[in-house]
Amino acid sequence: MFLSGELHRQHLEVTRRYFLQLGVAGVSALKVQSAWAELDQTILDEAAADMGYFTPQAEFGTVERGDPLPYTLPLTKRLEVGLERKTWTLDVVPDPNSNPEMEHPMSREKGNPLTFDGLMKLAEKHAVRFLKIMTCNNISTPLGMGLWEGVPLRNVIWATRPKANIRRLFYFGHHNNDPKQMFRSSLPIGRVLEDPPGDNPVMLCYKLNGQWLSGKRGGPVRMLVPDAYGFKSVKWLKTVILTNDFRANDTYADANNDIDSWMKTMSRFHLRPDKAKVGEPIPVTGWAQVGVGGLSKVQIWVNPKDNPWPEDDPYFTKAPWRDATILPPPTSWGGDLPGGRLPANVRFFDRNGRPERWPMRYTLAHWATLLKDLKPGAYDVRCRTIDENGIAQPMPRPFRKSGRNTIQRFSLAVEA
Ligand SMILES: Nc1nc2c(c(=O)[nH]1)N[C@H]1C(S)=C(S)[C@@H](COP(=O)(O)O)O[C@H]1N2
Ligand SMILES: [Mo]
Repeated sequence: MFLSGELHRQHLEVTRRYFLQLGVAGVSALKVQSAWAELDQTILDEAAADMGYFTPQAEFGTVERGDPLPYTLPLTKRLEVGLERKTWTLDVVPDPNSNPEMEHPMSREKGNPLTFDGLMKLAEKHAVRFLKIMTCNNISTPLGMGLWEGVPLRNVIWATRPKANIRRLFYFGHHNNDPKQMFRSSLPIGRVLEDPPGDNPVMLCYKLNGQWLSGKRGGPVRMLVPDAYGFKSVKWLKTVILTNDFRANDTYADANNDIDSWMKTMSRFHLRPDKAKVGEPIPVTGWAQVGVGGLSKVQIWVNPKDNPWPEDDPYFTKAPWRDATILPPPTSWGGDLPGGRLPANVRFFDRNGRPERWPMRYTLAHWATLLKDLKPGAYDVRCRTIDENGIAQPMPRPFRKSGRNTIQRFSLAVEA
């Protein structure tokens, strides 16, 4: 299963206190209304205090290939092929099929590959930690939300003293020496050497939520590409090739995927009751994946089933959408972090552990709302995001092979 049960459980925790504060549990509608009106910082802070935001490593959804899967090899074999920290190595070499110039390639063949110790040496100076949601362009729900740690890839690239004729990086992981099992991805050299302001570096990642990256999550070391869908973040990384080829060679190009797609902003429901009693406020919650466009709003629309929608408005842009509440950043972060606390030096967090802005791009934002005053009947409930450019989901990029972002719907019956 791709869908993470843990993501659901955490989300329940996140929103439970929020609704308790609003008096949903058995209190009169009037009181709920006044509580709603008095919705203030205290309530938001308390909601945040309950938030289990990160997904524990073992609870992530997984997309993987390999026969056998590299991390299921016996320990002796893992040691032999370099899939344990003790023996892990990375080749960073020129592409024999083009003319890249680098003075100091690193490879097993030459006896000077990057070792895990070497990586840790670089980490002493250059390690970075940042938040990123892992999401597959072909799956409608994110795989997990993590705090990832690693060394920016460019620090290793510069150590190989590249000189000229380098336009792209190809990279892949352990594949049982079987070309058919190779999972390849690639990046333009520019994205590796420089980050747009406010964005994070492409990195060689060795920790998730403060713990060593497990074999299942791609350890000892995986690539982590902050702004991209999951297929760019190659697991069991063993080889990086500098090339003068300007073309991508990604395995994911084969299945009609848009391999240059940066992450989209979209919303998904979590709590979606199929039935409710008339007069009771109805809690609805969900989360938003915050893509390149950022997130300014999450909105909800409750449409009576017998109210057909014009075909020339497939994205319901003319519907009476209403804003939901985007919840503030958590104060307890979950994800098996000791004490639920963030470590120091997380990118875009201040010295007191507060984020410089929220919601943050390429992460998750939780939201919640109450539906009120619905007459008995059958309804379709939909949610959507509005990005920081003011554009409503699924625009500006509705094509499914660039990342799933259809407007989600559920059926609600309000009973007399
Ligand atoms: N070596 C390797 N890396 C891989 C894959 C793979 O099959 N093999 N799958 C990719 C895809 S398509 C996705 S969506 C992400 C998923 O990461 P996760 O399994 O850690 O959630 O891993 C990527 N990295
Ligand atoms: Mo994927």
